[in-house]
Amino acid sequence: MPAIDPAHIPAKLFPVIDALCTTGAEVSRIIARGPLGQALGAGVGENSDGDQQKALDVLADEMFEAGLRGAGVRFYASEEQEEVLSLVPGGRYAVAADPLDGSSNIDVNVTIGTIFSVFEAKEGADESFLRPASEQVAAGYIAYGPQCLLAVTFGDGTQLYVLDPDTGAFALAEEKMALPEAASEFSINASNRRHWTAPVLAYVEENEAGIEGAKGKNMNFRWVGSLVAETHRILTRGGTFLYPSDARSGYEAGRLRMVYEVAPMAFLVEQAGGLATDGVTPILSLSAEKLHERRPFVFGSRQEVERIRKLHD
Ligand code: AFP
Repeated sequence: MPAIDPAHIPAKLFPVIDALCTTGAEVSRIIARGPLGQALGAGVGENSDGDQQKALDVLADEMFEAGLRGAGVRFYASEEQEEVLSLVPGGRYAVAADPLDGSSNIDVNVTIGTIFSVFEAKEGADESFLRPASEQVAAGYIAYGPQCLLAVTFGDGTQLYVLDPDTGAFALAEEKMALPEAASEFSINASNRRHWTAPVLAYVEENEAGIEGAKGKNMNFRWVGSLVAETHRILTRGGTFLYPSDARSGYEAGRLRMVYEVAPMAFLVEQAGGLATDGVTPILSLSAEKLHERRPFVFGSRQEVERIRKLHD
């Protein structure tokens, strides 16, 4: 029994997507049990970049690694693993993942997710991931929220699937998501205001001035602290997301990771008609030099991302 309706998925990629969905459905069940199961939000150590690891971060990483190994994936890169793992010699694909994004929300029942990016594997492990983001052959996220959702792209639009609790499989809900051109909401962690660059501050202040200011319309504000939740809201009803570089030590390139957070989300967003940049340059034209490198990230409704780029000129 496939974990997802295969009708709109390229046959060569189906085993990988099916494995991600099988594992995702299992992770969803574990999350849904919450405190009835093991302490998912308990701190268990630090990852490669010194970020605090939660029990569910480590468990999800182990589950996705096993699932992708079973699907014949050659290389697996993860936020929770210092180095790229070699899974199946000669396998066709290389998969990078943030197995559990939004960990700070695990214990408070807020939407969290898994983000993944797929490349055709090269001979070497690192070179399979340190390459232009435009070479991705698939990218997506699984959102663990009121619904368990999969948004995925293969380069021909962004598809939306919902995990049907009655069948245990992901069913197609929308064949081509359309990210609205105009926005009425923006997302940024406002507690960092004193650390922002001038263009970012200017953009936020334009939004705060609302109808009395240059923008001529009021904007609402959202910050969930979970990239998957923010991305799904913006894909669905438009908006802007900013995690820019700021003056805090260690945040010179923002907080989000190029290989397994920024690049896959950029592919999804642009395939739905939105834009994704580092504030100025399109993300898909950029390549990662290091597996865990960070990248300033701005994405969402075309009009807004272009406004932010203009403010950087
Ligand atoms: P965690 O997985 O460590 O909670 O980080 C989540 C995240 O990478 C992304 O999902 C959020 O948009 C962002 O960090 C929130 O960052 P702040 O906590 O600095 O607002």
